[in-house]
Amino acid sequence: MWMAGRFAVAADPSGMLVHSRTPRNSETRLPKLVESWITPNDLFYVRSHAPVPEIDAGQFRLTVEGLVDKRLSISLEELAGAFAQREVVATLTCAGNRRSEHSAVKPVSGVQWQAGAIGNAKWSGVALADLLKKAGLRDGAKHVWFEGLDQVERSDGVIPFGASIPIEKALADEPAMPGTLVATRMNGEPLPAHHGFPVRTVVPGYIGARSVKWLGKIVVSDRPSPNHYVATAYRLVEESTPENWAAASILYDYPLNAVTCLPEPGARLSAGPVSVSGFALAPANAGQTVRRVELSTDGGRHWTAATFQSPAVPYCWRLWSAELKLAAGMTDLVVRATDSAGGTQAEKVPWNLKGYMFNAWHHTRVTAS
Ligand SMILES: Nc1nc2c(c(=O)[nH]1)N[C@H]1C(S)=C(S)[C@@H](COP(=O)(O)O)O[C@H]1N2
Ligand SMILES: [Mo]
Repeated sequence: MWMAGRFAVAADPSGMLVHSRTPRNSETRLPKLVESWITPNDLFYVRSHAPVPEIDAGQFRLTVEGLVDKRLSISLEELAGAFAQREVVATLTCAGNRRSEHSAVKPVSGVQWQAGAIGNAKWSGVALADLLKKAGLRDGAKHVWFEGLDQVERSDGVIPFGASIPIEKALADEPAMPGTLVATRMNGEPLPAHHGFPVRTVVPGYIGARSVKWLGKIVVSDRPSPNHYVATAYRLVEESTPENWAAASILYDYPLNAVTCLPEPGARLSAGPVSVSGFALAPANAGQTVRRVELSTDGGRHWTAATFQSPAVPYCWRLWSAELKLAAGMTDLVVRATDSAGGTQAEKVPWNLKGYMFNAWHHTRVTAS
């Protein structure tokens, strides 16, 4: 674990910014995020569309059905004992992280996330590939659906949260990186209730919405899930029309991003040297890691390279820091990242109706005097 211990942080009783209590939606305060490479469970952001469902662990069964030779109904005991246990460190981030910056351009409804709906954890459990192997895939298997046991109240009825992923991502299984994990543990502890106890998927490299909590059912299909959260959400549209939703592609990979965590927005600083730190994340599913992080104090005319505080680990964020000299009167600290394929964050990104995937240069408004 890599610690960024030299950054002093003001004591904060919860460390979280709570957007709503039931269902719980909370994000980590930025200075807390860069305290450690692994995000502790009690500081990990929570994004839930419905209250935590009541699940009797003794009665619990995870089912695997659809285009399979043999339908499976697996108890927690079998999940822990009958399959190889895997472990993966992966960053999870909400597609709506930084939504408030889209809203600053034109208001977007939904949780007004700042930049703390992200965290990095060690997940353990069973490879989805092993479950699918046991069930046996039938011809035509192209997508794997995940269904939660929660009940989301929508205007058109009560539905479970659902997601799906292409079969290739479900089956990927290199020793160093299981493609998709059916996780039962988070940072060495049983999954906390708010993070999906007893079982969730963890899909490294994908937006958080594909990592379904309180997982009850896995369905193998020839098509993506018809669930609302695949069919009519998590796509980039400017206007909500059936044609637009159908034409927009399903979001899977999260984009390149970088955020300054210290100093915090609104900080009053003395002109002169200042320590700056934050995180960056590269589109890992496309094979990228973070290559470079740069800061500017003059709106992007000149850039200073940051130093990495953690190695380039696939599927994980990278912490960075820099020592900058602030001129008196300076008000805007800008950061941007470049990935290993040479892709760099853009200064601006197009607005979209649901406020997903905001990854323009990150600005921190401060005053230096
Ligand atoms: N069953 C269920 N799974 C879910 C959700 C949900 O509301 N219900 N939210 C999703 C979204 S949008 C995100 S970003 C991640 C957040 O995971 P976390 O709360 O453990 O951080 O869970 C995903 N899985
Ligand atoms: Mo999300």
